[in-house]
Amino acid sequence: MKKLILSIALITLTVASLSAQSYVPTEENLQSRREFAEDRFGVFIHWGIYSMFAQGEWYLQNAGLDCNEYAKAADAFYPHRFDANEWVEAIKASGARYICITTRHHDSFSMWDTAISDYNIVDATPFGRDILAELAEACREHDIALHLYYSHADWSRDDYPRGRTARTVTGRDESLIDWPHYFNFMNQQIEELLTNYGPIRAIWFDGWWDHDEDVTPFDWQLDEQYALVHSLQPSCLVANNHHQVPFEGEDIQIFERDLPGENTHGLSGQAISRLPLETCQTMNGMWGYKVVDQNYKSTETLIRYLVSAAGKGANLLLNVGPQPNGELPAAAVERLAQMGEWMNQYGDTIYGTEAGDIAQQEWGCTTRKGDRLYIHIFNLAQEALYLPLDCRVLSANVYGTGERVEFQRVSGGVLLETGVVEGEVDYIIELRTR
Ligand code: FHN
Repeated sequence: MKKLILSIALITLTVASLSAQSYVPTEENLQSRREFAEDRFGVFIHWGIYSMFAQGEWYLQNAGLDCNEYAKAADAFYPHRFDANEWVEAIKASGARYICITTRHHDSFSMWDTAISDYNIVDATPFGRDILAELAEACREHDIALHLYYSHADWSRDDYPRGRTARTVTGRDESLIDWPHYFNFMNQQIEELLTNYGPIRAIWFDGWWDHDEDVTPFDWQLDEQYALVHSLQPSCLVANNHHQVPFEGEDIQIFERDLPGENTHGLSGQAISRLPLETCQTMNGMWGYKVVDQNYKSTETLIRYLVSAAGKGANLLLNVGPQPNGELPAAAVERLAQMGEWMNQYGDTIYGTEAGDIAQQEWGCTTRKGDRLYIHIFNLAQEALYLPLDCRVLSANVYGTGERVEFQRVSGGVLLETGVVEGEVDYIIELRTR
């Protein structure tokens, strides 16, 4: 107990003194941003005891349950088919270069051996294994970067100040709401995550929006928390899925279910910053495992989404919701494998690229790497493609076969004699430019 009080006091002190300074990213952090941006493709994992209900990760709130009744699922959580190596191999085979896993989602259940709460995978389940430790080790072995999702919002703890979600969730004692206590709890958990699991390339916060309708703006004390993250691991990228333009202290900008600049889901459309960008997207309809949700996007759609993200200078963080038995759904593994086959052949036009010279068009998009401009054509009804370009085109070849593509320099750009393009996932033409 004495140790715990001392540790709380120490974190409070460290956090308070760090917050006074304004954020200047370290060289390690800038390097980490560059590596992140080069990777272009990561896999998101939403996994927790909610997978047992097979209704998605919002089940506790959507069904308006008693959180103590919901918590009983932990005592039956035994994902005997969980194999961190199998996960990482399947993910690596897709061409993805990093994994972001939910360490603690809004339901409050921690997926690692945390000393700060018993409501965790080691203490509260018969499984008793620290899946995060196993995953971190597998990631190290397979050279995959590890990112950790961490929820700010909490639907089970007494001390969390109630936000706009989980209003119908029962079983919490309102008299025990205590923000300083909850803030400390989070910071102690963050300290564990960034101390006990090796290098963590990013911490991915979510839930800020739970207080976005408060009459008096809610102070999440983010600057203090971000300073804590950066003091524990300076290279760790701070991300926050608040659906706003980035706040001070953040290292990347996130978009949800939409490419930067688009807003079909109502969560994006915010201005695009100069930070490295990432769009997260579901492979089917839900993040956490949902038994009725077999509406998986086709591999072609997923590849084109990845290419389009790269065309906007963004990474794709593609979600998979593991089953309660610990396996990744077969439909997801199949798509990952097919994406990997494509990335093996065409990955050079995606990894390490920046947004191309021409913004997204109906026919496709462009990516650039040095003097190479890649024209990604998804569909083209006409025989030729006019590209408005400031640079000079020296040569044009079909990527992969090397076949020459005839082109003419015309006013303001070039006219590529592509021929009609149909029935291709992505027909790529490589331009050498100056
Ligand atoms: O509420 C969460 C949701 O469950 C999921 O984790 C997504 C992933 O971006 N983020 C929140 C909604 O914005």
